[in-house]
Amino acid sequence: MKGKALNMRRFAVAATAAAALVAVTGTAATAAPEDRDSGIGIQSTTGVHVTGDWNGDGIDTAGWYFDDTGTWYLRNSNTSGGADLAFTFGSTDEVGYPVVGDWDGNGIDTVGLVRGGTWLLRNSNTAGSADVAFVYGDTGPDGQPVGYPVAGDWDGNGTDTPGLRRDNLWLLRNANSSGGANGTFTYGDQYETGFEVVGDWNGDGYDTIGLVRAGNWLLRNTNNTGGADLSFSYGAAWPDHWPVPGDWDNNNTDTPGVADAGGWFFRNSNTTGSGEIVFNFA
Ligand SMILES: [Ca+2]
Ligand SMILES: [Ca+2]
Ligand SMILES: [Ca+2]
Ligand SMILES: [Ca+2]
Repeated sequence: MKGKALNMRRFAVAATAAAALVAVTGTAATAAPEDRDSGIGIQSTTGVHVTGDWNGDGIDTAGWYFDDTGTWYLRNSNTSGGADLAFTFGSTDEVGYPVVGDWDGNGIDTVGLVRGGTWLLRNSNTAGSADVAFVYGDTGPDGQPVGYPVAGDWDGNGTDTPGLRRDNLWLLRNANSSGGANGTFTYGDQYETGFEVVGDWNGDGYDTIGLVRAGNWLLRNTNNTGGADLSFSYGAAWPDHWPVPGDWDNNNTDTPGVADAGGWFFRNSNTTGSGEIVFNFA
């Protein structure tokens, strides 16, 4: 970890507005971590963990985002050590919500920020301004996105695009441009307490959704309403462990990972078991 501890703010739609696409209730910027469990919001004191393929070698690796400085620290191997890449994308006390993905389909995951309903995406892991900017979703009264932003390749064309989870309502879009959702469905419970995750759990080329509830991974292989196709336990409950799935062995299947203040614990199968790749990057 670089610099001082920070508070990362994420906000969900008000639980009572589960079916509403627009109406929200603001949440306080001082929301406590346990508020995540009540569906209100979360806060981390250690920066935000991200994973992605920063160098295009097919393996997802670890990264951090710090909103007090808008700085990203990315590592290109899942081994203990320092950052291979460090750059600023964002501003001091950045209000944006970090997202990562392959926005242009060149095989390299890069960074992005979601400020309210505005998505600001960069196509290289370097300091600079957004290469792509568009509106998807709404801006809450606190300036934050309404719901939790996610990104994935929903249509299997090699490009990651935006999604939002609002309580148990998921809204996915297939283009990095302004517009509405291409797919909308429910997954999870009303007043869902799980932590949203996205990945290609079965290696078919499509990213799909999932929830992690207190260390229980509930993954679905299609982006529509239904139950979990995969269910297993891995890691401790948030906030002790932050879920960070990815493809650690380059077999095109995403599997679970968790991280805490400095430790990263990755597993290569979507089954209950211990961490197979363990290292420190802080
Ligand atoms: Ca890319
Ligand atoms: Ca796509
Ligand atoms: Ca899939
Ligand atoms: Ca894999």
